[in-house]
Amino acid sequence: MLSKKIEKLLNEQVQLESESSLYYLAMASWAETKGLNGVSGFLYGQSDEERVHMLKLFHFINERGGHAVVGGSKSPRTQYKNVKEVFEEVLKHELGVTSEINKLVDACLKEKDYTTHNFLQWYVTEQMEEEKQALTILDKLALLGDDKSGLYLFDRDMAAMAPAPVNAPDAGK
Ligand code: OFO
Repeated sequence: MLSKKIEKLLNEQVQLESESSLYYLAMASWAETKGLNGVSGFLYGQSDEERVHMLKLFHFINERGGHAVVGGSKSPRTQYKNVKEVFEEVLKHELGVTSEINKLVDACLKEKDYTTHNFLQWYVTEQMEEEKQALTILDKLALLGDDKSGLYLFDRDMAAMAPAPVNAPDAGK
């Protein structure tokens, strides 16, 4: 059974995952309008994944006797200077999410809620992988510099890195 405090914190995380999904969706749209189909496919996939992260929390909260809720979100940014700026924002965003997950993990320990603490380990690992991925992409972009033909190859590589589409009916369980 969740304490009111942990339920509230988990619902704040629901909100953050929901905002992450919209944030990636807006970036994907920007990339698509620039003809960067590999980058946009990757970002659309990330957006789907963030929605799955939100749903995992939803099911957990409700199964543990709480009530999962999601509020309205502020509109994400729609314009970027270039791809590098997109992925700098991705890294900054993911570092912020990691810090919120860490606070949540800490609160669970203080409340002696070891079940939620255990559940959150999946998010700890996921954040580590997402940070690593954003850093790898930024390294590739740094190698490219202003090379336009390199950007074409980068975009093609990004298509290969796109997460598998999320369309299973029980996605997020
Ligand atoms: Fe939800 O994984 Fe990052 O934000």
